[in-house]
Amino acid sequence: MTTGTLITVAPTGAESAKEQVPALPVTLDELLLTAKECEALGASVIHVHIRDDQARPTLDQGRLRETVAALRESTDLIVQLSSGGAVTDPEADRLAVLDAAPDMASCTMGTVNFGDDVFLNRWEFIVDLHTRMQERSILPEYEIFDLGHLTALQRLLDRHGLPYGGHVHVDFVMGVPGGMPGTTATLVAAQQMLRDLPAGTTFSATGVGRSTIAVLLASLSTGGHLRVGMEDTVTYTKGRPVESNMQLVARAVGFAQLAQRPPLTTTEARQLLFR
Ligand code: KMH
Ligand code: ZN
Repeated sequence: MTTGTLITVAPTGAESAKEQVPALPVTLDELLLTAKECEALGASVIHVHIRDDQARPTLDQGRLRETVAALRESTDLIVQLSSGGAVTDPEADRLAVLDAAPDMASCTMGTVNFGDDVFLNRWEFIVDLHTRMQERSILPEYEIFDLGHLTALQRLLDRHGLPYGGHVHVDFVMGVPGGMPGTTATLVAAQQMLRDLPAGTTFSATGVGRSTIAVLLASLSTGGHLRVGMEDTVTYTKGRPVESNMQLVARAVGFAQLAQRPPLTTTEARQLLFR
């Protein structure tokens, strides 16, 4: 059954430098302003990476807690913290992200080449993340960078049970150099593999870089949801830098409306994910 569209904004990420991308929200004030404006446009989930005073990626526990509290106070967005962090972050710090008690946290389902780097996600680490989220009533967003990650997810659920609340939601992160390509054919293949996962599993999709539009259209036309933001896309059209996260959310909302799948409200998004 086709529903409205869950729109997640991923405003910052850990990869782009503020000097190269001045519009990137890196302070708490910048993040809150972005969050409020994206919520007003139609976003219902925010995928959060934070930065330190030098705008470098950090998993500082105090800042994470402050960020979760501030987002809850200023918005009704579902707050999803990244447990992926930066490729250099140690596993202990990534697990400790859960101590900040977000509504959701990402849980990447396997190791993937990540440009010239490696985004390491060992099986035992994934199991730790999954089971700690079960214990703490945090809903995972299973991040799928390659098709085999779906097989790993099936194995995880078979061996360790459903996530908190019982609803399985995945995000296909497509077009990372080293992961699956951001094409319609790949998204259809990924979506078909969801048949092996529990009934009612939902997915969103993210096309990194140039694959943004292809993935967005493919996801809308196959009943999927959307993640957009400057974590994934810093070029709006060829040669034109993204001006703000709002510009990307507005574009996603426009496409969703054209597809007659308007953005879910935050209340509807909670019903979808936490039912
Ligand atoms: N920054 C990437 C290495 C996540 O947020 O969980 C990992 C990432 C995935 O962004
Ligand atoms: Zn992320």
